[in-house]
Amino acid sequence: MIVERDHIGIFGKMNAGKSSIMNLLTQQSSSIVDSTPGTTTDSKIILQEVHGIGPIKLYDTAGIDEQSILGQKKKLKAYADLKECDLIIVVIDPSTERVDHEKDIITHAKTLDKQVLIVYNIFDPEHEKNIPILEKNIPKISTYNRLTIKAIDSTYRMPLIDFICEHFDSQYKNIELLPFLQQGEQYMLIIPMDVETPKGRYLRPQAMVEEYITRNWAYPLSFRLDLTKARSRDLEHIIEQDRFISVMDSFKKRPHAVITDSQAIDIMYQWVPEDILLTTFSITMINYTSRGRLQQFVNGINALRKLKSGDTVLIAEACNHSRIGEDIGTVQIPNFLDKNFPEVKYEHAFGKVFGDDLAKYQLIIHCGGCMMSPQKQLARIRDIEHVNVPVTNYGMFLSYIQGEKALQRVLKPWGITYNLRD
Ligand SMILES: Nc1nc2c(ncn2[C@@H]2O[C@H](COP(=O)(O)OP(=O)(O)OP(=O)(O)O)[C@@H](O)[C@H]2O)c(=O)[nH]1
Ligand code: SF4
Ligand SMILES: [Mg+2]
Repeated sequence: MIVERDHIGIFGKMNAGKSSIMNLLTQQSSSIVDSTPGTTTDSKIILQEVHGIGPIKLYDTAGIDEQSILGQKKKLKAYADLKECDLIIVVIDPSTERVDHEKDIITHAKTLDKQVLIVYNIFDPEHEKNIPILEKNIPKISTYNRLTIKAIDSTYRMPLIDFICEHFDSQYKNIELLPFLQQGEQYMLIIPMDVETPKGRYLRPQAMVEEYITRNWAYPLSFRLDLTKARSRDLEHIIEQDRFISVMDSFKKRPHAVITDSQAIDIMYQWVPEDILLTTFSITMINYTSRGRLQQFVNGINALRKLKSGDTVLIAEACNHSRIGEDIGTVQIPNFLDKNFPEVKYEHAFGKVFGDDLAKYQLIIHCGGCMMSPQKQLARIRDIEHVNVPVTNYGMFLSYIQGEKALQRVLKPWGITYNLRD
């Protein structure tokens, strides 16, 4: 049986104590520890179940600062292994004077959207006071989680494991796409299609939801909604609503939930009977890719209510899809902000560009991120968490602008209560 393992790599300069940390974690002499710089030549790889972390593949790498041709080869090998790792532990001996190599490792890891944790390995208690000085030379070091240990002291094993568990998002953490799904129940998927909608396939969230429902022995039914008709002021909207109701009524049993494109939440909030759960694809995706951090995105909505003159909002989209009509990021959100918060500025970040200076924003409104890998999505969320800026997403935003009760309703399936204002 293939065991799914997180890959954790230990990186740093020679003699920083990388192999000692490997042995501390594995509780055995997995790697040779010696005071000779460059003791570890090629990466030492250990497969182990570490109690608390789970099954992992641990890489103890060579120091990347050896100044020789062989040293260059060791560095290339270490960086090749870095690509394979989910978590990069950068080990720093605080008595070190220069931090160029440590900065290089962090930059490499960030470019590849890796998770990074910093471990200061203290050889002498006196060295601890060097940490603040050294941190001045590593840009944005304060945005990383850091721990100070003594690698040769086994009492630091559990604090190290706790530190990893607390800050590392395992890609194997079990997250259900629709935790409210019940076997044997029916689910209606609302899919408006327009000229932009690609032919021949569903969008990723739609395909994932349909597959998940089917896999779990429940029954999906897709309903193509004509948004123009549904929103029209004449007879057309009644005809479209009748078509929806007749499908809904054709179920022998009421569907358990309706999952809608967030663009159609204004209609579905009105049309879906109260006894049927209602949520959006966008909320489903953000819960999934953020590994269950939905509450964090609700907190972002609270920040939206509190925006004040001079604040700046970042509207972020993860891809450069073609933008037409009532586009959410370039039309709907700006219109809402212009109308409700005329003194608030907003900026956009599209595609790979994602604000260099996130701390200057009072709120980030992010798209559903359906084209992002979970690693990329999580990397963005971590960047946002580090600067402590509230974040929400398009699905929640579009629900909220229908009224707080609409937001409360789309969150209900997720067991999240949104407190209405008095
Ligand atoms: N006093 C003290 N010595 C340590 C500590 N951690 C490591 N050492 C010693 O520092 C030396 C280097 O430790 P290693 O774990 O081999 O360092 P490394 O980063 O793997 O080094 P290379 O493989 O050469 O890149 C060894 O003699 C260790 O015993 C510590 O926390 N305190
Ligand atoms: S990644 Fe974001 S902007 Fe691109 S299609 Fe998905 S939700 Fe829209
Ligand atoms: Mg070593």
